[in-house]
Amino acid sequence: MSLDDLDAFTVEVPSWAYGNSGTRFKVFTTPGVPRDPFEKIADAAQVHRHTGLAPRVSLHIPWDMVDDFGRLAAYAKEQGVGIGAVNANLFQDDDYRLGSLAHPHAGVRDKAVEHHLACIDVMRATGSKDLKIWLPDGTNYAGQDSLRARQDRLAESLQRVYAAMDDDQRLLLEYKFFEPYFYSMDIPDWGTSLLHCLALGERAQVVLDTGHHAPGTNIEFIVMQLLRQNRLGAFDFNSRFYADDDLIVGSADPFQLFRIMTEIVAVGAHRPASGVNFMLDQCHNIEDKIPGQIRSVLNVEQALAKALLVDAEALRAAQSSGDVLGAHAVLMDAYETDVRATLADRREARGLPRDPIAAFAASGYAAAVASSRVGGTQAGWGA
Ligand code: PSV
Ligand code: MN
Ligand code: MN
Repeated sequence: MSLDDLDAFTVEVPSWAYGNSGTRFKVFTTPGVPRDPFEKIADAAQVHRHTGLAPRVSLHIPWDMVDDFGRLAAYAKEQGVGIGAVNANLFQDDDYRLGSLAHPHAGVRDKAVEHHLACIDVMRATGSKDLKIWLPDGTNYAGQDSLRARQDRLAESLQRVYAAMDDDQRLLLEYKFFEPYFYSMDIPDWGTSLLHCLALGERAQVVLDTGHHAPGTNIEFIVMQLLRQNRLGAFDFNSRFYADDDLIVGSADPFQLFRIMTEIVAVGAHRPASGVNFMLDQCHNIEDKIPGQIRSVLNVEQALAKALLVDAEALRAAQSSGDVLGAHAVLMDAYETDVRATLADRREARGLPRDPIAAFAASGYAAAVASSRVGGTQAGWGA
């Protein structure tokens, strides 16, 4: 396939990547960190300005709560970006100790459903088309609650949210195998997410967060399977060494990212028409945040470029003749191609900097915001 497909490829960046974040041990602060959602969007716009790759920013409600979301969307437009997915937050309210959409009490489930209705209003005001739900519900001890009843309650709550959505809006349902609960999660895996999506309807699709799997999971298999069912709605890209580390995508295992991208390219799902939203879900705890995001979107582009270089015909021929090593070599030839100069040439031809990280450093933006912004806030994690 041709590298020209890269021209239309985009990656969505998360507003929370620009705020201070950390672990349960320490949140290191960064000079010039955004103090409100407008400043997060201004920072996110820097990533797009220098890469041409990141024209949308995901919001997280209520972290990104403002009085006038129409004004926030207009500001984003002025900055050259748009509002992407709206993320619901079901994990920072005392009422949710035993869960939210799957909680044993109807009153708490009502509250969680209403939060989603508020998120849908944010979508209408900003033009966002994706409601992203990561369900942090689960249990810590065997017998704590009925696993089956929790699924039934969840299905009913999700149905209420889905029914309130407009025809051009999607419900994106994420899974995670552990945390914040450790005995059971109510959406622990892609199968459970898919079953709920199938029950809801065509506009319900699965979000695959690369950090949300057990070590050794073959993630590209899941990508392939969800694509086969037309239910891969989005990625939350990041890297992990141990658990849900939220490190820079393509840093821990660039080969895995390439393998994922080859499954994407094999069915043309990298093209905008496929509807797969390639998002980042990352935090930058010790490194500079804007350069960290620039590096991230470039890593995704690089993995896609290598996947586009796979000689599909040679691969098919080797596979059908049972040439095990030959087929593997076709993939490795693409993976081992150094595409950095080619991608820099392509950027230059589009009026973008050859080296976006160097261009951002030379722009003086980081120093300017460090002196003009005083008293920045945390992203929400660890808050
Ligand atoms: C939870 O681990 C998670 O990855 C969810 O995907 C959200 O998208 C993100 O963090 C922020 O809430
Ligand atoms: Mn995620
Ligand atoms: Mn996560």
